[in-house]
Amino acid sequence: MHSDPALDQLCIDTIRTLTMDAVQKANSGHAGAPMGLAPTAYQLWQQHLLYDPNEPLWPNRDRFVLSVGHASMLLYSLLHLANVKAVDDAGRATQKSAVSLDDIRRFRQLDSNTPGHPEYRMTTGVETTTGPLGQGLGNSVGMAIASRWYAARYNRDGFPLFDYRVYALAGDGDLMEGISHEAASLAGHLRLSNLTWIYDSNRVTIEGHTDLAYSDDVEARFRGYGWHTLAVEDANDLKALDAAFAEAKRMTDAPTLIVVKSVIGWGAPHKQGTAAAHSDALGEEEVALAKRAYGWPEDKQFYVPPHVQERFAQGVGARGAQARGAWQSCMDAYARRYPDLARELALIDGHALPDGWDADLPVFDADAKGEATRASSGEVLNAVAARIPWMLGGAADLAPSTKTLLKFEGAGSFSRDDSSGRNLHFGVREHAMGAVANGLALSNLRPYTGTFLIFSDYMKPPIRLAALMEIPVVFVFTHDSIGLGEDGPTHQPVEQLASLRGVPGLTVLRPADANEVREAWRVALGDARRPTALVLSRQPLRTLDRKRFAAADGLRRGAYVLADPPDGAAPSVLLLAAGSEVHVCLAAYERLTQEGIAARVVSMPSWDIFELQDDAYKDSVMPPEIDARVAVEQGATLGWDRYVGRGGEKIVMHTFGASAPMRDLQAKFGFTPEHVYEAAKRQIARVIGSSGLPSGD
Ligand SMILES: Cc1ncc(C[n+]2csc(CCOP(=O)(O)OP(=O)(O)O)c2C)c(N)n1
Ligand SMILES: [Mg+2]
Repeated sequence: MHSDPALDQLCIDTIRTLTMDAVQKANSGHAGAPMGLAPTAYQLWQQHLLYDPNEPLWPNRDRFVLSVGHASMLLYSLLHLANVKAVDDAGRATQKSAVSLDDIRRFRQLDSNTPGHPEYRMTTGVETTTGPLGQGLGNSVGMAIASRWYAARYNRDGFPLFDYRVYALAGDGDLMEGISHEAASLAGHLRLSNLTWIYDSNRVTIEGHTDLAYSDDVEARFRGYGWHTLAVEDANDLKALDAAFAEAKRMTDAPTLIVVKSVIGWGAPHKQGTAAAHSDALGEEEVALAKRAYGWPEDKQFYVPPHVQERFAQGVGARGAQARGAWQSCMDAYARRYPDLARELALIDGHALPDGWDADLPVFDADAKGEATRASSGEVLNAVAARIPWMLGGAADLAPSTKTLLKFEGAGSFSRDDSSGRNLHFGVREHAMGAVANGLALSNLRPYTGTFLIFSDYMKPPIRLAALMEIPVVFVFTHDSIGLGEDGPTHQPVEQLASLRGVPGLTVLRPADANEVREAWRVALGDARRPTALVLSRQPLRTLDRKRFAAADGLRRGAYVLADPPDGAAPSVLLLAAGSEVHVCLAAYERLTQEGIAARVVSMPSWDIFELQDDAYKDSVMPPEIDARVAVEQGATLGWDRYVGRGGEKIVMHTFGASAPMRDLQAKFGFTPEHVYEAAKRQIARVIGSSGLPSGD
């Protein structure tokens, strides 16, 4: 690209004026950060980012993550000016613009593809949904791990298929957030030199100057993590920015932080450096003043001067096309030489799983002693992961307890020295673990995580974002209730199930025995558009005799009739439960049955999936005419009313738990067969005013 500083400046000012106009028109959004960051982003895209606007999903593209999601107009402007093409549902590039000028005019409007914060799947070119500060940084670490892992597994001599870099743009807020500390610490430990974070150090957040609450020595902090740090004193100094990006690319043993000192609201003289500059439209007058300062035609809105898009085409466009073309030739030759590996890559690209991925799923024999569902999960996970080479994951220092370790030959550990390993060691960093897993899923890998259910609270933001983005992360949570016993109330989840069930698009699965665990993993892996929270017990649970009780694949419909009155009689009471409490209900059922009382036990491993079933199925499992209902779950009461109605009975947790052996806790909090049995009788008496015995008795 020939040197033309004036044209470069024009491009930068186009990003700024598009941003001002969009924010002004929407009367909502943030103009300051995109305006301050415009030169940084421009220089990165034009001179360094390897990205082909005509093939936005090219697997070896560099990733650009806008962690400062409130600066979304920066990204939309770049996507427009670089003329990035939209992809269709199958991921193929079309001739349509990812972001047209009309799209920018509809910034933040209903059904536009330029929502307030960048949203994955909604706008081609948005690599991840950002907005909750710090999440994008966590994602970027996952993407950098993915790049390394792909390289280790697929690159061969003469075939450097994967060497992409990951750039994330962060602000003061991102770096204040705890997740940035976790993620940076992990990235430093792993020496992810393919990762660069650019810190927009404008020293302003919403309440005003960062002096109010932030005096970290950021560079010292990152050096402490083992990062390489660079500073650019003036955010408008393209040469200095260029040198910094070039240096970051030369690093081989550490990620790089580039601190870029900028002034927010650049070009908006009256608000410069103030809290007011942070947000909201600038106002007509300010916009006019700023445009005058740029030498812009003041009467023009959403104006892209001639040659601006052309300049992007000569920069990022030409470089990306060239690199992608070379890559494609390399890939074609690779496919001839390594057809099996190429087939794997095609499956990954298509979000598919290998044929026979579930061929080794274990079938568990009936067993009164049984095993903890976390243990069955470990077996199932190993059986599937051995057949899905791009499944990788790990725990936040709890792999031995959560049974999330891959033990088969060659599984290995991912480390700074060996990027082929599939066991990730997240350290005690749940929040980053969730965001890193999202970054892996956004890179088309099939990740899973592991920790105790109680600590799902420590990683709720990434769980929620996985659901929002519709990406298939499996979040394994063990120690699912007071059933964990002596560790006590700090470790005993109560409200966590209700909270996870409240996340739209998240499948929450709480299987009752080993065979339900198998089916749970089958469901979780079979859907590439839904994340799953897999909720498992610490304590052993009987492996049900599936000849006597219904088959475990009933789990695929969310809830199913596990046991019915033996003589085919219509049930007079429904016992509803998930996980370990299914067994308490079954014990009560045995006693009711012995007494000739017609009871049904419904295993409800997933409310979400059950709610997706048609009414006929739902009514067949929970006939509307049966009002006598008892729900049993060692979790919060919230939500069970939906299934038992106002008059039904809920044997649930109303308080925190306690530290004691499990049996004592179950007795104290009422999770005993006797209690369920009595509740069932009370229900029948309430509804039909009798003992529930068949008429004539
Ligand atoms: C987790 C989280 N907390 C709070 C917010 C609300 N919020 C949006 S922008 C912002 C300030 C961000 O400041 P900074 O990162 O310095 O960005 P700048 O103002 O410089 O653009 C806050 C608190 C958020 N988006 N995410
Ligand atoms: Mg700031």
